[in-house]
Amino acid sequence: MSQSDDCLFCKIIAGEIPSTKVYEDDTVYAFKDIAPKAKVHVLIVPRKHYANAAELAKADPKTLAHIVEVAQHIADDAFHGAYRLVFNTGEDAGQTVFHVHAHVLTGQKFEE
Ligand code: IU
Repeated sequence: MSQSDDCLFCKIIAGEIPSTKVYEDDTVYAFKDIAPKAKVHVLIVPRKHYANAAELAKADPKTLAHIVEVAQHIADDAFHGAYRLVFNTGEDAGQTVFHVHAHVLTGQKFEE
């Protein structure tokens, strides 16, 4: 599935809902999280709709690897290459948007 009608992130990727773009290419779109949990908090999403990281890994492992590369570039620019990369997977883990997204948390030192 490339587009899910009720998916917030599909709408952001399509430009139907505004976002602050950080990076984009043919396979992924990256934008600032509206409720940042770090000095720099970026979400990287594949353009194609997959519900979570496990689905993406199974269907398109290259794009999953590409997301890690893009995270590295964002952190290289923001904070000498140091970052946290989080995929909340499942409601009980705090996933609220069911279009897979990587949280890139960087721009600061984390103590724990
Ligand atoms: P989660 O892992 O599914 O909980 O992450 C969803 C994120 O999407 C969360 O950090 C929200 O702040 C963020 N977000 C956003 O950036 N823009 C939006 O319009 C909405 C949520 I709704």
